Amino acid sequence: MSTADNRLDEERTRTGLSKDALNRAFLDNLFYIQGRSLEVATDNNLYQAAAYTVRDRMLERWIKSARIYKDQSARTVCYLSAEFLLGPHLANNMINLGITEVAREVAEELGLDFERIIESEEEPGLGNGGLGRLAACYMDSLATTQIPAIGYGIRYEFGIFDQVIVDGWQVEKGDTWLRNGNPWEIMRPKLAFPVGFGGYSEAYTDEHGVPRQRWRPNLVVNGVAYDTAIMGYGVTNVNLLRLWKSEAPESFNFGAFNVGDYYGAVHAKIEAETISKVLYPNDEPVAGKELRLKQQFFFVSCSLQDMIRLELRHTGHLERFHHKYAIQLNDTHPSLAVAELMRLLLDDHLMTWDQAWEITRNSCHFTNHTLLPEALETWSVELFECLLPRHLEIIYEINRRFLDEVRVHFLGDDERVARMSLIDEQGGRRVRMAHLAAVGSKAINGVAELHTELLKSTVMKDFNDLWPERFHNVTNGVTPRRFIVASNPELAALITETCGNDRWVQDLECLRDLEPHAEDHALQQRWREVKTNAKRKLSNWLGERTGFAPDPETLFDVQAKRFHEYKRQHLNLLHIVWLYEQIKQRPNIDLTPRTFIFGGKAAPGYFMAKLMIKLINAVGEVINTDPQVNGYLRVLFMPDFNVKNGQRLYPAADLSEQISLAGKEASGTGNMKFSMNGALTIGTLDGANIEIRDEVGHENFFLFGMTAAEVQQQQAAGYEPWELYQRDEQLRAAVDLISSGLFSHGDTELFRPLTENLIHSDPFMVLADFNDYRERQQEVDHAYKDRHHWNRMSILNTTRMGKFSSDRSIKEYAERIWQVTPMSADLSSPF
Ligand code: B1H
Repeated sequence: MSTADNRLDEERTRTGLSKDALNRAFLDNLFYIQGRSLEVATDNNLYQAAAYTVRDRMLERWIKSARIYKDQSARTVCYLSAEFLLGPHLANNMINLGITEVAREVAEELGLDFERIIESEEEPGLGNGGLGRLAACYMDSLATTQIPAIGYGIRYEFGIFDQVIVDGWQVEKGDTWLRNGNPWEIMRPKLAFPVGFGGYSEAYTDEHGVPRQRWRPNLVVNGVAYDTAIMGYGVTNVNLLRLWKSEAPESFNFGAFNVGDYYGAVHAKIEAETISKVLYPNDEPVAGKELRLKQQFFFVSCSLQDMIRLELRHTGHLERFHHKYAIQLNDTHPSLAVAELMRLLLDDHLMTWDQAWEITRNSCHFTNHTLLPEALETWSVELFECLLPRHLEIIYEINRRFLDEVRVHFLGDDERVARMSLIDEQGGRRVRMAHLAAVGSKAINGVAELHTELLKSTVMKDFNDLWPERFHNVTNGVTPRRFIVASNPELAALITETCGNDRWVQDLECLRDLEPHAEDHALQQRWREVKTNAKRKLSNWLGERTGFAPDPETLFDVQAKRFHEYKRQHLNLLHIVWLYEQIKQRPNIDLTPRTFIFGGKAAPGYFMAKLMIKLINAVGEVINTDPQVNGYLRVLFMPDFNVKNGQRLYPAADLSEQISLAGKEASGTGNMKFSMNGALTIGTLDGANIEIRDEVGHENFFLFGMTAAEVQQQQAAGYEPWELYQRDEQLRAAVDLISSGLFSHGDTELFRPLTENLIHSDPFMVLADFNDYRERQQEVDHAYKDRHHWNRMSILNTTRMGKFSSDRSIKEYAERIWQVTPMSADLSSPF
């Protein structure tokens, strides 16, 4: 071999995927980046070395993908989201690169514990719940389906808080996920954009005598790009996630320093950095928080400026901006994009209104994720005027033109005009962000069939009357790479073995190939073993964390999601309390032993949600220590439910609780993750539950509760929970047991806010659905006793979940909404 060949070979092994190449790279990264040898390396050192080794292998594919996309002038999807709940990267990236097994061998040969290295990763929790996790699943699927895409968001220094349980109560701990450094991100110090706030809008005449408007902000901060590569599965496409961190511009403090205001300069710097400091932990908008509006504008402005920069660099003009980019607005949080894109095109790039509007309206698309009235974002005109005066002007002008259109379309319907206006004139004047997003978007979509229908018939009815063609449904999905392959490797192996191939990982509909085997007792047996192993693993983990390891032979009944009254964790609890009473009354009752497991965070300011967590723990304390019942019942709270802990939970569940009041849960995505892992669902006809039930078969789903229509009727007729409470002895007994102080060491006040609320107002109709829920739970109890039948249902739940892969959702967005086509980033083309 010539020396040149040798060098080439070395080049190749630098990022090669062979065992040798990985081994060498790992040790190099440990030594040259961490300054450690194997003997003295900490868990974190080993994890970081592994992460750099994997990242290096993604970089080549990343640069290549970017070049191919650029050369082909591909239309790029820009997914704008205030949240990306990514979860740990390492295991997932190894799966997508296809190197998990070699990497495991490398670790084992070095005498290292592979799982432990993976466990050492601290997850980036840059989101609250479903909405943020959906954005992360979509990033995975965009890369896997080979669609050029950039995710744009905020690099929060503190993500969602860590939850610890103290004396049964939730206590929040700051999330310091960057403490040990983040090996996945690449900071781009030169890639920074100024973002203005405040000041005023001024009129001037340009050199051609054209009257124009410009914004003179009184505060400018910088947004600096931090890039993370997102690897597709089974392809060489790598997409970009670009998150913005706020900083004071460099020039910033000098001026103040020179006039001696050192304190003022440092203070201003801190203020600039505050913008990307912390994620709002609410899972619903926090009305009126100025910082939140700043965060939204900050990341939207940086992202649009970045898109414009790329397009100008590529073509030198912006006339085809909308052909180049499909912007997806993940709820209203980035809806300022409509006004900011208009401003950039009008004021900075001197376009006419019509030209700018044509581009804006054909670039943006809007996803709605909730119908809850309190979650519909509005901002006071006053705050807008103060923070974004020029944008308010633009919004007024958009509104003026829009309302003219409404008036022409619906002659004489003034009420409709007032309802549709971008400005709510009732009470204090407020900007309606959903209306801004809708007016400025080419397409508007809901996230499950029922949700989209309700969106069209209620919250956005007027808009649907005006522009029915803009409305679409795209039912949510989740990525099977993370939620089956990474979290449940044993199940993945069994599926692959039974199918004879692993095509299902890329095309989840292939799971149907398993169906002929659902009756096969040998498969059922192994299926059950896989489930029991997952339960054992979870049990061990819970044992270490909470001091109690549940029996894996009991039925694991799991409700894991954010705490919210509409999700009705208290319905589940009421049933548990009722069961407890039954056992107390009839000690020889024939019940399937169950372990009830709860997980989820409550917004720090949401009193009722926090009280529900306390009640779960309080009920657990009594039940778990009562020998008369704890052979039948156990109640556990898994602390700090996040992506990582979710991955422990989904494989181990026998029963998945999806019990929201019909019409309230837009889609749900946990429901999909459980079902894919072979859990059966007890659920209402809400969100994607409806579609899950239709797919898995009605006989393989435990349905209960009112329909959304029945809910509406009952509420219109005047719902009286008090009457139900009076009439239904079983129900009353359960509620009364909670009020009695039994679970609160005799304190009859502690849970009163919860019980009183149920009896007298019950906005989410827990009492109305209680009986039906109880009955269906009895069916669950019986069904679990017939193991063959249960195993068969469990298998069918998994095999019929093909529809709920996020790959399917992304393909629907690509075809129906974005009009983009896949583009292979084949590495064999010249580099
Ligand atoms: C969903 C939110 C949400 N809907 C505001 N809305 C937030 C709204 O911090 N904020 O201001 C945060 C989150 N999240 C969820 O989206 C729905 O409740 C789920 O049903 C749905 O599955 C998920 C993804 O579409």
